[in-house]
Amino acid sequence: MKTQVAIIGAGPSGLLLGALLHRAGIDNIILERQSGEYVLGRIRAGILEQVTVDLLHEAGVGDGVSQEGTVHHAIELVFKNQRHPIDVTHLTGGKVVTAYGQTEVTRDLMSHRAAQGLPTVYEAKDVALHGFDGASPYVTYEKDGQSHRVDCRFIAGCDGFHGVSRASVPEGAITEYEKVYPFGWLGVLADVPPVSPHAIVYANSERGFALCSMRSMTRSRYYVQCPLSDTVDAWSDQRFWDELRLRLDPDLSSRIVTGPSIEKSIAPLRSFVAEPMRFGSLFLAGDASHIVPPTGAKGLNLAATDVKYLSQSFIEYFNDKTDAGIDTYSERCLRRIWRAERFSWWLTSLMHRFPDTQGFGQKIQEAELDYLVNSEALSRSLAENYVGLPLNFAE
Ligand code: FAS
Ligand code: PHB
Repeated sequence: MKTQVAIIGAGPSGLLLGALLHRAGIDNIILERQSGEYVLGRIRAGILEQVTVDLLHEAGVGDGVSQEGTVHHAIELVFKNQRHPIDVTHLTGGKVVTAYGQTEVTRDLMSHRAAQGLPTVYEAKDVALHGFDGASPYVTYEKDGQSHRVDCRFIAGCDGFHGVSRASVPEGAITEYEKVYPFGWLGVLADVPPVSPHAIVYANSERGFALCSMRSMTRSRYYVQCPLSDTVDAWSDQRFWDELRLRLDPDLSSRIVTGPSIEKSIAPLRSFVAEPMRFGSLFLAGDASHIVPPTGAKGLNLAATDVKYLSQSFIEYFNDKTDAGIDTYSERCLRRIWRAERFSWWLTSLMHRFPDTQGFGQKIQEAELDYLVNSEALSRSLAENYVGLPLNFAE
């Protein structure tokens, strides 16, 4: 078959890109390794920046987040058994974030694409990229024992950290920057009312980091920092709830509503950036190109802004006959990506207990937290990064 853009991966990046391109009249196909159910079963992000919410509306799938999302004007930081509100909306002159799960975003995009009858191949095996160093690339894949080929003008690698796209780039053409953190996040999803429905809570306790989030007024998402050697089997629901309570201030701890977990998983934390993000006719977007520790709630939002830049670039190429967008795509994305990498690294360093940091290092962390909650300037810096930098930020 022939199309204008072949998209690898049906996560949020691939689905959002497909929707934005279709609205501009640009043909595209999505090739996804897993089944749709499997993709929806991965529990991930929960907080959307306004830029991301606006993009969902632009893509024609804004109803879900408008009706089911919960707008947040603040976050809360807990340390030394005290809770400190950070009034994000006041500090940013009115900006907000919205609690709405990545699963719901993905489901909205999948349903919209299916309703439009757009080509999406799930369970596409052995996807391989060819000829992207020239202007006539193609992709091959296996489906139900049949071999298929898709000829296209561009390939969009939206296939995440473990995808085939970045792996297809010749080694000398790409530079990778990585930092792996010495702990993971054990996450639990439960159908219980969130303890803090109007502000995500980030706690730094002597026992480690904890986070209180939500998916709706009846579904909560909680995390505790855990050693990388931990396994989910070692964490009964009771052990999780007890540990979560121990990491929060007494008031919040007393108000936690517990219940059976409907999902429980451990995610490693890493910072990662691959540069550049374009290789001839192949463009990387989202986790295929960069990873942030989830502390700053940037992963999904960074993917969305990559897709905004990439869809604009392809639209300018096909509809306005100019290469300006595709030629500056990588540089424009990376400037924003590195600012989000810095923020995510900073908040992760501030809120977690590092196995090899005691004494002076611990005192510095405590001094930074004390300074943060008492300094309007540093609180404003946190707030403006948390709500997300504008698409085209100033110098
Ligand atoms: P994704 O990884 O979501 O999607 C890539 C898709 O490509 C997948 O469906 C995959 O099956 C497919 N694929 C892979 N290889 C392929 C191949 N060879 N052929 C075809 N298809 C292929 N972000 C936050 O903001 N907050 C969080 O709390 C948070 N928690 C996370 C927890 C975990 C365990 C992980 C892994 C990530 C988390 N993230 C979080 C980040 C996450 O939300 C990503 O930023 C987001 O999924 C990025 O979306 P995509 O770029 O579409 O990549
Ligand atoms: C989530 O709801 O999964 C979530 C919220 C905020 C974060 C990270 C994850 O910083």
